[in-house]
Amino acid sequence: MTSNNRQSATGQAARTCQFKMVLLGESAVGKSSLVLRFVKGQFHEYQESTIGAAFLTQTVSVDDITVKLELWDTAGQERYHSLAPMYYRGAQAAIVVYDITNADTFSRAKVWVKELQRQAAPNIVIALAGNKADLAAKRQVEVADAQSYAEENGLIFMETSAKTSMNVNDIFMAIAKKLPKTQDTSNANGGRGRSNDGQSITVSRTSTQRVPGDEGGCCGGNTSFATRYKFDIKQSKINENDHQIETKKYKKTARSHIQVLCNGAIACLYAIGYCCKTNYSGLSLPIDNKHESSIYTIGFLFTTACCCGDTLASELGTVLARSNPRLLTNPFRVVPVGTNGAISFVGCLCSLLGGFIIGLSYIIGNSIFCRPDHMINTSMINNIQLLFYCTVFGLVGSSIDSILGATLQFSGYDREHNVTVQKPGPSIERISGFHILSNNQVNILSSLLTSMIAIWILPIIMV
Ligand SMILES: Nc1nc2c(ncn2[C@@H]2O[C@H](COP(=O)(O)OP(=O)(O)OP(=O)(O)O)[C@@H](O)[C@H]2O)c(=O)[nH]1
Ligand SMILES: [Mg+2]
Repeated sequence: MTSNNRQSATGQAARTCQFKMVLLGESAVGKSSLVLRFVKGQFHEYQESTIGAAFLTQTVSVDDITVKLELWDTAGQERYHSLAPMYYRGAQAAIVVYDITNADTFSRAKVWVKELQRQAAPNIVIALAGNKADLAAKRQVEVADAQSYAEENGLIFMETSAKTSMNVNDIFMAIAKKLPKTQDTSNANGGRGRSNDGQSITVSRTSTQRVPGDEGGCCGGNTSFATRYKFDIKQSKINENDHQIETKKYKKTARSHIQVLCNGAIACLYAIGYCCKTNYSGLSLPIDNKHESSIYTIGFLFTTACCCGDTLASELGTVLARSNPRLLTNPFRVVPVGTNGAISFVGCLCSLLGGFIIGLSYIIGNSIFCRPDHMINTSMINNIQLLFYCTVFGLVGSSIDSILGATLQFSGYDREHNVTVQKPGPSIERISGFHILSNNQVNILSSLLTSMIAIWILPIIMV
């Protein structure tokens, strides 16, 4: 804790104390939802599963003292448990959360409490939150059991609901009140771990996802792109080896050779056709449907534009977009990240960028490598037109992929694990689509359809 004095408007010295608080508990019990409700007053039906940890701050007043809470919302998934000590080390308070509709999460909460009692600061204030109290009809953990366990272990206890706000502010306030607000509590970690003393957190009501182990320097505004992307790659690598949950919540950034083959298969066919038809010589613009080689060029170029647009949308778009995407086949429906066929405004811009990059690369490559006698008919207008159509087809291709994904690919939400899945199952809530095509099949089909549309339409509209 840090504590300092500042002059209030009335000239009296108002004290500010700063505490580190950590939230622990099984995945999907509602840790992030509780923090989000407390800090921003919001609740998301499809709350993304936390990766690593998220950081937020919130300031409350307790008896004329401004209490600044640094909230470390940890990831509950099993694979992240080894990271937890980094977050509870030096914490002066902890909320251990369980889901009242799931008895296993209560057992896991008890294990967290035991670990905190053994390894965290000796005077840490611990609260036990029985979340999802609005689902009392499905209750598996009795209030009396949790209450008596909390009393035995000296814990603050409340049942909460991030959905209805029930007891959310109260549990944070109860902890804030119990925290010792004197200077000499500043070494609350008992010399065991790293304290956040002296760090000045200036940003309130913001959240920042952090790379595990990178908790230092917590001043910060919005989630940095680099950090989120790094997380994305980490999560992707984990997913590669995760055979239990086939999750596409964070799409695989590291692509398998099959995925690469499926993305490039149609473009390769056009490239081979082109080489055969031109006897491996070059042929440049303008596109002319009387020349077979021109047709192959269009096919190759626009298939590549489609793949690049779709890839950028799914890789950059999901990381950069701030809000949940919407289904292309039903734009009024907000769906979780990773749903097949879900699009966002940022994702569309990324698709356009993907097409633009391909068009530009083609023009630059042409001007460098193509023999001048083959460029004889190529004008600046042709190049600009081509660049424009490539850009547009980056979006067209990506949209075709999304329509196929939203209809012929299954997307579901596994509430228990808080992830988006691609296969139907007993506890899976269907979001969209039917389990007909795989992701790779959709990629092949969308690039083929895009190239066919381009081959059909471009010779007509290009002058
Ligand atoms: N009905 C109901 N649903 C809730 C409540 N709190 C959270 N949820 C839902 O439970 C799911 C999981 O919530 P999260 O906040 O992501 O859970 P978490 O503990 O942060 O999960 P991890 O980040 O994976 O550790 C989301 O779909 C939420 O909408 C609640 O109080 N009531
Ligand atoms: Mg979370």
